[in-house]
Amino acid sequence: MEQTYIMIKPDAVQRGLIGEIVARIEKRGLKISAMKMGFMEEDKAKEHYKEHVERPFFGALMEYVTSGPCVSMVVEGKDAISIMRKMNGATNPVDALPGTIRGDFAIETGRNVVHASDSPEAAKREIAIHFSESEIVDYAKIDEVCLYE
Ligand code: YYY
Ligand code: MG
Repeated sequence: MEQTYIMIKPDAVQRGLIGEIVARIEKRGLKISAMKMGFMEEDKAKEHYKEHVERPFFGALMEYVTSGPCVSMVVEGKDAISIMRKMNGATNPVDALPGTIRGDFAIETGRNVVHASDSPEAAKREIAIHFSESEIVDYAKIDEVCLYE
């Protein structure tokens, strides 16, 4: 099973979209292995988005993700990384298809509601930034019998 890091960004928390987003993840069949709410500390935000540090939008991105509480999750399942990227939709919501989270709930790249790790390496790195091992819950979910061949 694969794990990925998901963030419900501060704009989505303010807009009351936590339940909607969590519901989509659960209904898809993915398992929530860790979840917490809080302000993302500035050093964690910088570490999380360090690949973008030279980009012109980096300052605005730091302000955005630290502007209010966000919800962090570890989401687990077969191909969870790829599935979550597709569920989120394109980075720029203009290009995100209807039916995706960004395609249904966002307008602008700088307020695009959700984050999902884009590779196994990124997932491992991002989970380690935001969660300690003891915060990640190892449990079986009854629906796995029906979900997987
Ligand atoms: O992984 P993803 O979130 O889909 O996009 P990235 O290219 O990694 O960019 C991270 C984050 O940065 C994006 O979700 C919004 C913000 N951003 C931006 O504000 N303006 C851009 N031109 C590109 C990205
Ligand atoms: Mg990215």
